[in-house]
Order: sequence, then structure tokens, then C-alpha cells
Amino acid sequence: MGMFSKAMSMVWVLIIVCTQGQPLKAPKEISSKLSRNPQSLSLASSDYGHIVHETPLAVFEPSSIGDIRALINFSNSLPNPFTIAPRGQAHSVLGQAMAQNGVVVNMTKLNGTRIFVAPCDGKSPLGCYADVGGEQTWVDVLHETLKSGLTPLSWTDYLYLTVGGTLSNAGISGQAFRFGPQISNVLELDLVTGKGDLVTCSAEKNTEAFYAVLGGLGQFGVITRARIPLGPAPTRVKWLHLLYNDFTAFCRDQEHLISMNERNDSNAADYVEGMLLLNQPPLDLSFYPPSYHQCITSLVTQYGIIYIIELVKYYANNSQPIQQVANLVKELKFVPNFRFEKDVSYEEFLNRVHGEELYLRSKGLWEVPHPWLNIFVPRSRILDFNEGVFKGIILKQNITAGLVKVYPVNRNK
Ligand SMILES: Cc1cc2nc3c(=O)[nH]c(=O)nc-3n(C[C@H](O)[C@H](O)[C@@H](O)COP(=O)(O)OP(=O)(O)OC[C@H]3O[C@@H](n4cnc5c(N)ncnc54)[C@H](O)[C@@H]3O)c2cc1C
Ligand SMILES: *[C@@H]1O[C@H](CO)[C@@H](O)[C@H](O)[C@H]1NC(C)=O
Ligand SMILES: *[C@@H]1O[C@H](CO)[C@@H](O)[C@H](O)[C@H]1NC(C)=O
Ligand SMILES: *[C@@H]1O[C@H](CO)[C@@H](O)[C@H](O)[C@H]1NC(C)=O
Ligand SMILES: *[C@@H]1O[C@H](CO)[C@@H](O)[C@H](O)[C@H]1NC(C)=O
Ligand SMILES: *[C@@H]1O[C@H](CO)[C@@H](O)[C@H](O)[C@H]1NC(C)=O
Ligand SMILES: *[C@@H]1O[C@H](CO)[C@@H](O)[C@H](O)[C@H]1NC(C)=O
Repeated sequence: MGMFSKAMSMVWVLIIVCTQGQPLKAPKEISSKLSRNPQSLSLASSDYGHIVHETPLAVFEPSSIGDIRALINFSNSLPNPFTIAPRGQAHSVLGQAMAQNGVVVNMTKLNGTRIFVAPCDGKSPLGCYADVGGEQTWVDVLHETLKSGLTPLSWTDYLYLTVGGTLSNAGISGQAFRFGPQISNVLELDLVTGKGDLVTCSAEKNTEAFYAVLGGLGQFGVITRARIPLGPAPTRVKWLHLLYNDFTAFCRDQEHLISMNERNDSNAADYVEGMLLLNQPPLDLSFYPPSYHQCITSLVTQYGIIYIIELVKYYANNSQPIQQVANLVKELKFVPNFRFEKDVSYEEFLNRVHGEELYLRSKGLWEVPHPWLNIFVPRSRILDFNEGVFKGIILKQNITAGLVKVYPVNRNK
């Protein structure tokens, strides 16, 4: 554990030496990459949450992995090392990529590393995979792997997040019930540790480092490369919304859908999520045909909350999964006829949040506070959660809730 206690103390324990406005007496190759430009400092003191604001002494702009090692070595050479936080795209909500009076490492500056997609020839013992830089965004990884007809298996809803950032958290979306979160879909990592060493780790090699860094909130080292398993990419998806007025039926059907996967049923869905449609503005009905907006609005007004199962079936060109979709929904207890379907490309589906981002940006509603909460609720208490929180707080007190998503994952994933 010695190796990690140093890394942990990077952020949690040690107080920086140079707080009285003294310049960092760094070697030239480091100081030339430390920016104190007000614009960088201001950017590095905010994030997507717009709740926490912590100003670093400097932003480090590495042009190589060696630069990151040198920065950590320099910090360790001081009597009181400074705090260091890697910053992906700062889509954190509570300052996780900040370093008060420390140094924020702008990982984006490393984007020069090509994404390498291994030829999928059946000879490679690992099967298909991509080697990607920790600073790469998932949308870039998707574009690059699709060129070879391949794709990562487990996603987040939004793709302008970095590989290092989501692997430091979890990376959960509607594919997690099948493949587990993104942190369960990593074959190997390269890390710069808190000692400045560059280590390769996996489930077989340097396992302590591997499992510490995955979901490690940036406290155990800097992820510079991740080897991500790939599968054949579908070309299109059937994308369904099923509307419920009853939370019990909604949960039962969601659990039924994910259980089909456990039984290896070939009809099983490829993606399952769920969300709330609340009787409060703005009522986003953009998924539904305009001719249905009136009756959906009436349903929401009548019940206060409508629960939506979001379901996807992937398919290849020229093989519409019409029968499989029919089998999937036939026993489900949504409000009769309130079933809506879209047919879009795989990429359009995975990148669906980007359209919302552009819309919200155009309305000035992207750069606003995001007091987001992500929690796992045990199955035994999910009905209480609906009564106490969805109905008891959000509905009864008419609290503007924003987006609320709720979907099941088995513990074994
Ligand atoms: C619109 C939106 C939708 C989202 N949807 C989902 C979702 O569906 N599922 C989901 O799981 N999450 C989702 N997230 C959250 C996201 O997964 C992470 O929580 C977010 O922090 C990742 O953003 P980032 O890559 O910009 O990392 P940052 O916010 O920059 O960093 C996150 C943490 O990782 C550390 N870090 C960054 N890069 C590295 C690295 N290379 N090595 C080591 N540590 C590093 C940072 O220091 C920090 O502690 C969403 C976020 C947004 C804004
Ligand atoms: C990090 O670098 C990128 C690419 O040069 C730049 O767009 C971004 O503003 C920088 N971020 C910070 C916090 O300096
Ligand atoms: C950083 O320190 C480590 C461990 O002492 C050493 O192996 C490495 O060469 C150093 N790297 C740089 C870039 O200074
Ligand atoms: C990384 O570089 C590629 C190719 O130059 C570019 O398309 C992509 O937008 C860059 N990504 C980031 C996050 O800067
Ligand atoms: C489903 O497939 C997995 C992997 O092939 C296997 O381990 C599991 O036993 C199967 N489950 C059932 C219920 O057949
Ligand atoms: C699927 O169809 C689209 C549009 O016709 C085409 O661009 C694409 O190359 C096809 N993909 C495959 C794998 O056949
Ligand atoms: C709930 O609040 C919204 C504004 O946030 C308001 O428009 C609406 O009328 C309120 N509804 C009720 C039932 O009070």
C-alpha cells in the first residue's frame, strides 16, 4: 500500500508550499508548461456543476506523458508536495477535477495520441480492442472504432466525456445490465503513479493499481492509456419509449427486460433505461410525433408523473428486428397504445445527448448549476423511493426536478 498512500496524499492531505504568491521554483521544462493565464485559471476553477469553485496556482499543459511524470517528480521533491488533479473535460459536478492552490493537469493537451484499433483477426488472444489515450473523448473513440466496424460495449448517456474521467468514476448507462459499467470493460491501463512511475496494469498484472484506479476518483494515478474491448458495431437501432402511469408495473417490466439477458434470451434488449415525465415545465415531448403531444400532456396532467421505459434493440442493415421487438413488448403493461418507436443509426442513438446539449446551449441553459445526484437504491426500497421522493417531494412540493432517470442493474454486474 506504500505506493498508493503517497498518491492518495497528493490530493487529500498535503498543503502546498507556495501559497504566499511565491513563484513555483520549478525546473524550466516544467515551468514553461505551467500556465497562469487568467483564462486558464478561471476555466480550471469551474466545472459542469457550477457549484464548487477552487482556484489552482497553475494549469499544467503536458505535451507528453513524460511531462506528467516530471511534474509529479518535482512535486515529490518539495518538502511539502502540492496537490495535483488531472482534468478531462471537467464534466464533474462538485469540483473533482480541481486543485485549490495546486496544479490542474490539462489532459486535453495530450490529444495527439492516435486511437489504435487492433486488427480483429481472431489471432489476437485478447480479441478486438482499442488502445486509447486517457484524455480521449468517448465520441472520438466511437468515430475511430466505427471505421473498422467495431464499437466499445458499455457507454455513458453523454459522449463528450473522457476515457480517464469516466474510468475514474464508473461509466453507467442502459448497457450496464448486459456488460457492467465501463470500469468493468477495461483490459489494461497505463498509469503515472503518485511516485512518478509509469506502470502497465490489468487484472493479471499490478492488480492493486488496476483496481484502485478504476473508479478511483483520480486519487491513485493518472490514466494515460486504456485498452478497451470491442465488439462488432450494429448499424441501426429500434428505439422505443413505453409510457406507464403505475410505478410498480414500470419496475416489474424493467426487471423483466433485464432478466431476459440473464436467461440468454436472443430477444433481449440491448439497452434499457427509464425516466420520469413530470407535470412541470419544460415538458420535453420531442421524441413523440406532434399528433400525440396533446394526449401525452393530458396523461401527465392526470397522473402528475408518467414513467417511461426507454428500450433499444440493435440491428444490422437489412435485418429489421420486427419480430424480436414484438416479442419484447408483448407482455409489457404500459398504458395501452402509448408505445412510440424511432429507427435511427447506432451512432445517432449513442450520441443522442449532443442534440440536447446544442439546444440547451442555444437557450443559455447548459452553463448553469447542476446539483446532480447519482445513487444506487436497493430493489427492496425502490417503491418507497417513488412514494417518498418522486411523489412525496418532487410532485407534492412541485420542485423543479430537471431530468430524472431510473433503471435497474443486477448486483453481479
Ligand atoms: C451531460 C452529462 C451526462 C453524463 N452522463 C453520464 C452517464 O450517463 N453515466 C455516467 O456514468 N456518467 C455520466 N456523466 C458523468 C461522467 O461520467 C463523469 O462523472 C465526469 O466527471 C467525466 O467527465 P470528464 O471526462 O470531463 O472528467 P473530469 O470531470 O475532468 O474528471 C473526473 C474525475 O476523474 C479524474 N480524471 C480525469 N482524467 C483522468 C485521468 N486521465 N486519469 C486519472 N484521473 C482522471 C479527475 O481528477 C476527476 O476526479 C455525465 C456527465 C455529464 C456532464
Ligand atoms: C485545455 O486545453 C484545451 C486544448 O488546448 C483548451 O481548449 C482548454 O481551454 C484548456 N483548458 C484549460 C482549463 O486550460
Ligand atoms: C520520475 O521519478 C521516477 C521515480 O523516481 C523515475 O523513475 C523517473 O525517471 C522520473 N521521471 C522523470 C520524467 O523525471
Ligand atoms: C482530438 O484530436 C482529433 C483529431 O485531431 C479531433 O478530431 C478531436 O476533436 C480532438 N479531441 C479533443 C477532445 O480535443
Ligand atoms: C448464459 O450464458 C452465460 C455465458 O455463456 C453462461 O455462463 C450462463 O450459464 C448462461 N445462463 C443461462 C441461464 O443459460
Ligand atoms: C448500412 O447502410 C448504410 C446506409 O445505406 C451504409 O452507409 C453502410 O455502409 C451500411 N453498413 C454496412 C455495415 O453494411
Ligand atoms: C409548479 O411550478 C411551476 C413553476 O415551476 C408552475 O408553472 C406550476 O403552475 C406549478 N404547478 C402547481 C400544480 O402548483
